[in-house]
Amino acid sequence: MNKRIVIDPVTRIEGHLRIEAVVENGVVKDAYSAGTMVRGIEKILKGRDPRDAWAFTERVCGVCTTVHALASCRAVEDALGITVPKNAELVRNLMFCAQYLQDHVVHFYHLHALDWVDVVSMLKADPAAASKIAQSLSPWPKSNPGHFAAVQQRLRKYVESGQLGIFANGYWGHKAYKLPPEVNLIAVSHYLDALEWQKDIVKIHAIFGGKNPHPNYLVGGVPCSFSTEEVGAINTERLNHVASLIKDAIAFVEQVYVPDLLAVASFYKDWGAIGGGLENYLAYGDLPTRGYGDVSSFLLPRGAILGRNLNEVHEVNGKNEEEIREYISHSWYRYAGGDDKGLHPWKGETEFAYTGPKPPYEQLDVEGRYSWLKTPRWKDHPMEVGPLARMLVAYAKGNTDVKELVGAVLKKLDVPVTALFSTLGRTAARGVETQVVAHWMKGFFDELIGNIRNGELRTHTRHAWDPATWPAEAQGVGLTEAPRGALAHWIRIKDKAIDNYQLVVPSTWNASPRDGKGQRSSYEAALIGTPVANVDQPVEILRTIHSFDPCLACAVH
Ligand code: NFC
Repeated sequence: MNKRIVIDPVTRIEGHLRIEAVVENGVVKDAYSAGTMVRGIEKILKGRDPRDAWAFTERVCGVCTTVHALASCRAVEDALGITVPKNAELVRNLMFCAQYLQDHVVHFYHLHALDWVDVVSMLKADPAAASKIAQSLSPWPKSNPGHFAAVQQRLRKYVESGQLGIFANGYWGHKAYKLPPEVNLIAVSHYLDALEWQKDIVKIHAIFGGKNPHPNYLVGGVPCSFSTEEVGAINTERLNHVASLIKDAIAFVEQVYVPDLLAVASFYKDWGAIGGGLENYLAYGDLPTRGYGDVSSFLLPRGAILGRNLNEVHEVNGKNEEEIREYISHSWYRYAGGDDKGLHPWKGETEFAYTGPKPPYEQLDVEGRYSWLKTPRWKDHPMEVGPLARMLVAYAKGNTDVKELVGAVLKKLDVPVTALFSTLGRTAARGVETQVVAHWMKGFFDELIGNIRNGELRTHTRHAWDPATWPAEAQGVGLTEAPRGALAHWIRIKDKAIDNYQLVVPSTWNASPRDGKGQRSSYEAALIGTPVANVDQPVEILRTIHSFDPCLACAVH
């Protein structure tokens, strides 16, 4: 039997995602992914001062806060020929790493884990047995029977009152859940611990950027200062606080997140062969160690992989107009020169043209236009972006930290390398990346402290800050890696104001509708072949979609 099911909105994500999936004999045969809201930040930016763009674009999203500001500052700096001092690069890297740690941990526990963890089943767990399992996984100090019994008791009250609060609306009891009650109890307990921890790690944003979400940025550097001659300079006490937050973060990632990830994954190894989807991966890379202009110095390398061929990594250049283009064949936009063309973002257009059905409606018109996302392509290939793409590019480029950890995870789970190209692989790659980044972060911090000790205090440059020195026209691109994948902003400046501004965002790459040739993007491709045991409770679809960590607020902007 053939049935098109609708999941709208997909919850536990940021923004408005609708998935329509054609399920035949218990398997997804076709799928459509749609973004159902639009704001038009690109239009709002026109005519404004380029130095303010970061503050507007950063508000695209409260989840991946900071990354749009970084991409924006880099785009303006590229256009105006500004390079930032070493300490600014280090502070930006620290902000970046703090963002990754918080975002990936929150994704695992609060946005994805409940696709695999049955909250209600944990009521049947034996807290002493759960404690024994937890202690065998890691030395995390809270893993005692009393702690697990207290968590269980707390949850029992919710369940018995019929008010599950943050755990409401799950498909509890669904036969696709495979974890024993004790592992469910450990995971739910760490869900609550992670909620507490994640609010600490982002204090790093508040220390260097004044607040979180939406810390302050600055074209030409970072707005914080270490010089005691400047008001509000960051002092030793604040820096010691950062050091202790990094230490705690490494402990949380290594003693809680990664052990839980591996423990849960070991019960779902069949998902190492489901949800692979596209065979192409794109990463812009980031974490420069010798300046943003020196791509070879990035700890997260740049490159593209086609056809899962890890023996070849293709060069990527955001300025080449033949490489990155956005199409609108199935999107609610119009291009002045014809809707069948792809536009490089420097020439990008954002003109709304809603032609969809009037709400309420049953199904999207998938033959026509069905989404507020445009469809980005790299050399006309659909590309997956995100932690899996980054780890594959790093692996293929021989990054030893990444190779070692990926190898250890595959060995521990006893799965082949091909299991990386899957829903499980995507979720595991995020864990590997978090662990690697946590240690890199410590290295950036130590380097910053060394610079300060040596009297190197500069955090920004005034170079080209005066608009009188700007050329009449300029254009630039700022590339980065948001937690969800390759992110870039393109700017054109004319007469000292923004003439055109375009964002191409990770979730745009992954969640976009088909292109004019009928090629699916990541979500639509990854769902093909997904088993669905019960069309009224499609938890399996959520597993694959959540493994990308969707953010539709970003994707549409
Ligand atoms: Ni919102 Fe962002 C989206 C990220 O894809 N990462 O570019 C940024 O959100 O979470």
